[in-house]
Amino acid sequence: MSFETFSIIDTTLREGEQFAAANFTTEQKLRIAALLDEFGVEMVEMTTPCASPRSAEDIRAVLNQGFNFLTLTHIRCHRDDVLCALETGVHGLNIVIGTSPQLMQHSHGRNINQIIDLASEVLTFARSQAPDIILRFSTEDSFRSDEADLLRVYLAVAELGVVNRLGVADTVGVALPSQVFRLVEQLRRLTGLDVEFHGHNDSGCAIANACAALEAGATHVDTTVLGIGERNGITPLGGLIARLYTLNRDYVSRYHLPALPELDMAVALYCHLEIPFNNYITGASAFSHKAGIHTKAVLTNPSTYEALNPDDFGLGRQIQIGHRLTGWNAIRHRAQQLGLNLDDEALRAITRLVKSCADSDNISLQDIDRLLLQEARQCQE
Ligand code: HCA
Ligand code: CU
Repeated sequence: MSFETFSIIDTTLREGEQFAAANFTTEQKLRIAALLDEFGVEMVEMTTPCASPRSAEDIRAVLNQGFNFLTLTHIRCHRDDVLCALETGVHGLNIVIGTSPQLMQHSHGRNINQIIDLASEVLTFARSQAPDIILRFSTEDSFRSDEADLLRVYLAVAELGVVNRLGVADTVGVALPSQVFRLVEQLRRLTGLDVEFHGHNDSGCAIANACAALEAGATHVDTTVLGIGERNGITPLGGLIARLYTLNRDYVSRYHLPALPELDMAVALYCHLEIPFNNYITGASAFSHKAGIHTKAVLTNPSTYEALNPDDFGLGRQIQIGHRLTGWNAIRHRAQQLGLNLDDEALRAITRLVKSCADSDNISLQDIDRLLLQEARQCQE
C-alpha cells in the first residue's frame, strides 16, 4: 500500500482541457496552477506544446512562476513531440501509446511488435536528449488490451532502463478495482518501477480504481479538479481526498485542504458550471443535515453523521429545520443561536407547528425565527 507516500499528478491543465466545457485562458491556467500549488499536489500535467503556440507559451508561463510542483507535459510517442516538449524546459514527459485492439486498428495502425520498436526508439532518444528528465511511458486503453501483449510492452520498456515510471490508463472507464489491483501489483513486482494510474469515470469507478491502484502499490495517481476530462472525466481531486481522508486522516495531512473549495469553485466558474450538489466535500449538500434523528445527533457530536469534518476544509455544516422531518432538538438549537430561552413545552409546540406548516407549504428559516421570537415575547408578557 502506498497511501502515505504516493504523489498526485493533477491533469486539470491537460485531461481537464479536453473536457467539453473547458477552454482555459492563460490567466485561468495560472490561477488553477497557483491553487494546485497551494493545495500541494506534487505534479501538474499540461497539454502538449505541440497542440498550439499558446499551449507551449502556457507551459513556459507556469514554469516561470517557480511553483513547488513538478511540471509535466503529455505527448505522443514521436521524436518530434519529444523535441518540441524539451524546448519548453518541463521537468517530465508523459509519453503514451495505445495498445488495445481498438486503438491499434483505428488510431495508429501499428501492431504490438511495432509498438515495442517505436517506444524503444522514442524513449531511448528522449533519454539521450535529456538525461535528467522524468520519463514516463503509458499504454493507452490498458484494460481493453490483451494482457500478454500489455506485459510484453511494459517489460520491453522497463528493460531499456531509461524510464522512471510506467503508466496504466483506464481510458474508457471500464476497469474493475480488482483488475486495476492485479495489473498495478504485477507491474510493481515485475519491474520495480514507479507506477501511475489514470482512470476515467464512464462507469463510476474512477475513485475506487485509484484507491485500488494505491492499495496495490501505485506511486502516482492522476486527478483533475471536479473530475473534468474527456466525456464524463476522471478521478476527481476532491473525491480522491475524501476517499483517503475517510480511510485515515493522516493520508491527506500533507495537503492544504482549505484550498480545495476554491479550486472547485474556480474550475466550475471557468467552465461556466455549478459545482454539482452531490460533489465530494464541496457540493451544496455535502454537510447538510435534515432528519430529526440526524440533526439531534449532529448537534451533540457532528462525527455521528459526518465522516469528514467540514472545518478541515474551511467549510461549515448546515442544519435544516424548515421541513416536516424536523426535530425539536434542532428547533431548540436555533432558539439558542438567536439567544432565546424557551422551555421544552414551547419548543415542542413550535416544532409541531413547523411540521404541519411544512406539510402544506415551504417554511423558511425567517418564518421559524419569527415563530420563535413571537413565542419568546409571549413568555415574557
Ligand atoms: C488521452 C488519453 C489518456 C492518456 C492517459 C495517460 C487516457 O486523452 O490522450 O497518458 O496515462 O485516458 O488514456 O488521457
Ligand atoms: Cu484520460
